[in-house]
Amino acid sequence: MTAADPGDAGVRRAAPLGTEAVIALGANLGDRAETLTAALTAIGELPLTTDLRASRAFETVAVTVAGENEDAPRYLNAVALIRTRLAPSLLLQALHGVESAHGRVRRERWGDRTLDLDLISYGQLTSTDPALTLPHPRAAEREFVLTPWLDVDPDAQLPGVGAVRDARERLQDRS
Ligand code: PH2
Ligand code: MG
Ligand code: MG
Repeated sequence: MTAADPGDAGVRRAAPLGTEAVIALGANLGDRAETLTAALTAIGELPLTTDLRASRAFETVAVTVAGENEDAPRYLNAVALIRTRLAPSLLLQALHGVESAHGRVRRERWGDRTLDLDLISYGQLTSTDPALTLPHPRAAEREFVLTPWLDVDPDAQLPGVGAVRDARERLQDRS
């Protein structure tokens, strides 16, 4: 069988099912490490979802509307990659379910939280839906997202932005 034979490419070497989604995890209240571990387990057990890969956890200074706040409890941040056949809206709903299961209460924006799960990207999909903007509009500005992402995938690409490595370099040059 030659490489051009469609039987080879189309059947025996079918593309893996599903879409790669990138999820950022953050926690700055409670037992942060335990929460991240439990959340990663829950994400890996989502229906129609396989191939969980996770970064290490990084301790980071809290970023607030007023900038970095050294006095706020520090975060543990991580990034998870999955392959999923859940539609983006269902995946988001499932992530909110995992947040709630870990005592997340939605109060003020950017306030302290036991667990925050943000959908950063879903394949190459772009969406301006206010309920789910994709890719996450602030991902490229957040070192606490880019550093763990590069830890799990050094060649990561952010749709519409390009190489995550370059985005992080631009951020570091600015600060
Ligand atoms: N998440 C926020 C606001 N600020 N700061 C750090 N270091 N890590 C976060 O995950 C984080 C934050 C809103 O979701
Ligand atoms: Mg967040
Ligand atoms: Mg969030």
